[in-house]
Amino acid sequence: MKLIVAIVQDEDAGRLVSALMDKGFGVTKLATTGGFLRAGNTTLISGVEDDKLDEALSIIEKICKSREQITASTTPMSGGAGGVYVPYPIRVTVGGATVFVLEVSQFLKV
Ligand code: 2BA
Repeated sequence: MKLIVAIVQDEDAGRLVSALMDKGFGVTKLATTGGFLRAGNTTLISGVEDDKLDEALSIIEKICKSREQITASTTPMSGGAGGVYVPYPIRVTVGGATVFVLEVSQFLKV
C-alpha cells in the first residue's frame, strides 16, 4: 500500500476530492499554507493499494491545473547592512500538484 500526499490549489481541491471518491479512493483533506507564498493551499492524503496508484495519480494530474500567481519579492535592492527593501511583484507558476508517494508499512483501523 502507498500513501499519497498531494498539495494542490484550493480551486482544484473540491473537484479532486469528488473525483477520487467517485472512483472509490478514501481521502482526507487538510487546510494548509505554502511556505513561499504564505497563502492557503490544500493537502490531500489518500491510502491506496499498489495496483490503484497509477489511477489515483492520473486523476490528480487530470484535475490539477497550473496557474500563475503574483507575489512580492523582499530581496534587497542594494546590498550591505543598510540594504533597502523595496517589495516588487514577481510571477510564480503554482501547481498543478506537488505529490509525494510514501510506502505504508501498516494500515490499521482499530
Ligand atoms: P508555496 O511554498 O507557497 O510555493 C508556491 C509556488 O511558489 C511554488 O509552486 C513555486 O512555483 C514557487 N516557489 C516556491 N519556493 C520558491 C522559491 N524559493 N523561489 C522561487 N519560487 C518559489 P509549486 O512548486 O507548485 O508548489 C506549490 C506548493 O506545494 C508550495 O506552496 C508548498 O506548499 C508545496 N511544496 C512544494 N514543494 C514542496 C516540498 N519540496 N516539500 C513540501 N511542500 C512543497
